[in-house]
Amino acid sequence: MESALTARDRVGVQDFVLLENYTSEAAFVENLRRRFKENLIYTYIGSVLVSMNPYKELEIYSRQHMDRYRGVSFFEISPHIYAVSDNAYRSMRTERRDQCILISGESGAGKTEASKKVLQYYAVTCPASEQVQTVKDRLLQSNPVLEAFGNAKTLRNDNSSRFGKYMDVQFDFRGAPVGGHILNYLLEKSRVVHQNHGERNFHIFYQLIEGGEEDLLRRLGLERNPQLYQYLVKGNCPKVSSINDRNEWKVVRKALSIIGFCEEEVEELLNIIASVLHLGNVHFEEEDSGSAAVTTETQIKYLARLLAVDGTLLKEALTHKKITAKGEELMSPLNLEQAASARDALSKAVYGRTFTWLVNKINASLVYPTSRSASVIGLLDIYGFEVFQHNSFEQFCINYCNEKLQQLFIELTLKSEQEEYESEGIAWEPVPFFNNKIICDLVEEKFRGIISILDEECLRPGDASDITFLEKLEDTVGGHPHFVTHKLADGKVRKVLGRDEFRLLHYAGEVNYSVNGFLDKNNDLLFRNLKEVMCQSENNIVTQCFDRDELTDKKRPETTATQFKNSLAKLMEILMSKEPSYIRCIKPNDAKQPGRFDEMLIRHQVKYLGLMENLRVRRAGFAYRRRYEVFLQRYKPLCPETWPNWDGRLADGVSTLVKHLGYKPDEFKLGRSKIFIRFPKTLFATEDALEVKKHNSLVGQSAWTRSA
Ligand code: AD9
Ligand code: MG
Repeated sequence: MESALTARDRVGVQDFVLLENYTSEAAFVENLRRRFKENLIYTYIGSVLVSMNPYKELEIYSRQHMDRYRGVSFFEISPHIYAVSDNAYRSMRTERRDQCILISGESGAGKTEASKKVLQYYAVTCPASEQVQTVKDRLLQSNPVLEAFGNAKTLRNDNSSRFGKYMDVQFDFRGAPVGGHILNYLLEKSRVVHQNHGERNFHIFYQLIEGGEEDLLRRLGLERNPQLYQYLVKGNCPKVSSINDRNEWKVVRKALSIIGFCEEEVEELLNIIASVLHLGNVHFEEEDSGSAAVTTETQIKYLARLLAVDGTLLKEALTHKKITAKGEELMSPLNLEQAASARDALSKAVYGRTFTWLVNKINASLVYPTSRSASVIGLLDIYGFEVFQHNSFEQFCINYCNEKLQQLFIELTLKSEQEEYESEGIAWEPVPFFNNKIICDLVEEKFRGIISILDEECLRPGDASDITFLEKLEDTVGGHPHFVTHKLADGKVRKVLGRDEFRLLHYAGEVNYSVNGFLDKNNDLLFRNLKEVMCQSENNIVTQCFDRDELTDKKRPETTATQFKNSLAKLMEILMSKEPSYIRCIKPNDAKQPGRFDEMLIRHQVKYLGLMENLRVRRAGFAYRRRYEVFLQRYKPLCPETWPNWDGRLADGVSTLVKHLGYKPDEFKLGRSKIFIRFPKTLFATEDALEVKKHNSLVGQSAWTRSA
C-alpha cells in the first residue's frame, strides 16, 4: 500500500492551508497542477472551494457521490462541491440561518455548471413529496429555458451566460425545497442585433431554426437556414461543435411544458422570437428626400401577424419619429441610419422585455401555494470578469459587477474570520490586502463617479456625445489612480489607448473600454411611436411587456447603468444578510480543452480571485480550526485515554488528546468550541500518525489516501 506521504506528493494537499510554503504562488499553482492532473478538480482554502474546470465529464456527480457527502463533516472526505452544498444546507437547518453560495470566476471557468450541480444536489438529496417534486422539477427545468434565451456562444465560452442570475431556493421546516425565486440582471441585449466575429446570438434562435417542426417554421415564416437572417450572420458562426441545437430545442420545449407554459403561451413566445428575426431582415432604401422607406413588405406582413400589430402603423413607426411642435404632434421622417437604429432598438426592447417576462413567468410557477418557506439558500451565478480585444458598455457593467462581488468577498471573509477569533476568544493580527473599494467608488460615487458622469451626458441636451462623455471623464476622474486616458499631462498622447478609449485598472487587471455607444446603450431609448404600436399588440406577452402606462408616464426612465447599479446594491444587501459559502472557479486554458494546464492563465486568476490573500488571512492566526467533537472523533484512536469513547467534557478530551500527541503550547489554542492549530505541520504529523495507525491495524483503505 502507498504511504500517506507519497500520496500527498502525487496529488498535493486537499486544503491549501496545509501547504508548507503557503505564501508562495508557485507552490499554490503547483498544488493545483498536481490535483488537476489526477482529475481532482476541487481543493479547499479552509471553507472556500476552489474549482478547476476539467472540460470533460468526470464520474464524480453520481447519486452515490451525493450520498457520500450527506451529513458528513466538511474536512473528513475529499473536497467536493457537494460538501459545500451539504454544509450550507446543514447550517441552514441547524442554525436556522439563510445561506448563500457565491460562485465567481472568469467567463468559462465553470460557474453555471457549478450552480447546476448545487441545485441537482438539493433536488436529489432533500426530502420530497409529490408537490415538492413539482417544484424540484421546475427549479431544475428553469435552467435550460433561461440558458436558451440568455446564453450564447462567445469567444470565451460556448455557453456563456449573458445575464446575471441570483436564485433563492426556499425550504420548508422539514428541509424540503418548496419554492424558488429568480432575480435576473442586465441581459446583454446588444447581442440580439450584433455579434462579434466567432460569436453567436442567443441560443434560442438557432434552436428554433434547427429544431422547429416544419409546419411551425412555415407558420412563423422562417427558413431552416440561420445564414438567411441578418441578426444571425454577423459573427459568421452558425454552428458550434459542442452544441446540438436540434436536441436542445427538444429539451427546451419539454422544459417549458414542465414549468407550466400552455400551448398558447409557447406559441406567442415563439411568435416573438421569430418576429425578432424578421425585424432584422427589414431593409430600408433612401428616397429622394433623404428619408428612409421600408423595402421589405414580406417582413412587415409577417411582423404584423406575429406581433399582432397593425402593419401600416409599424411601417410608419419604423421610418418616422413623432415630435411635438407648437403643441401639435408631427411625424418627422428618419434617414437610413436612424431607421436602422430605430429597428434595432425595437428588436432589443422586444427581446429584452420578453426575457424579463420569461423570468417572471418562471417565478410565478415556483411560488409555493401556502408560502410556508422557513429559510432559503441563494445561489449567485453572475457573468465573470471579461476582457476582450474590444470592450464596450457591456464589459464595463460586467466588470463593475465583479468589483462589487470582490468587495463583498473582502468584507465577508475578513469580517467572519475576525468574528470567529473574537467569538472564540482568540487574539489575531489582521493581514494587509488590496481593498478594491476605491475602484467601486470610481464607478458608482454620486456626482463624481463614472456612472453619474455618463448619466449627466445622457440627460444633457445639445451636443452631448460619447466623446464629450470621455472628455468629462478626463476632467473629473482623470487624476484617479485607477483611471487612465490617452492624454498625458504634457499634452502628448498615450499610444496604447485610442482616442475613444479609457482604461480602468480593475482589481482583476487592466481593461480598455471604447466609449462608442455608451450614451445610446445607457439611454436605451425606444421611440414613442414604436412603443405605441407595441402597446396596441394583441399578442398577450407583448401586451404584458409594453404597458400603456409607459406612454403617459412623464418621468424619464432610469438609465441602464443606474438601474444596474441600484439592482446590484439591492443584491449586495440580500447577500450580506445571509451566511456565505464561496466557490471560486478557475479556467485551466483558453482552448476549452481537457488536460491543458496553462500556468500563466491560472496564475493570473489565482491573483485576481485574491486566493493568495484568502489563504494568508486563513493562515494569519491559525491554519486550522476544528470543532472539538470533530477533532476528537477523528483523532481519538491516537490516544489510549480518549479511545474508544471519551465521556467527559469535549474540551477536556481534546486537551488530553493533544497532550498525548505532544503538541507544544504555541502550536495550538483552545477556544470556546474549537481547537485552533497554528501550523499545518502539526496537523500533518497528526494525520500521518493516524494513517500509520490505520495502516498498522489494516482497517480498510486509509482515509487520507482516499480523501487527499
Ligand atoms: V460565463 O461567465 O457564463 O461565460 P461560466 O458560467 O463560468 O462562464 P460554464 O459553467 O458555462 O462557465 O462552463 C463552461 C464550460 O466548461 C461548460 O459548458 C462545460 O463544457 C465545461 N465545464 C465547466 N464545469 C465543468 C464540470 N464541473 N465538469 C465538466 C465542465 N465540464
Ligand atoms: Mg455562466
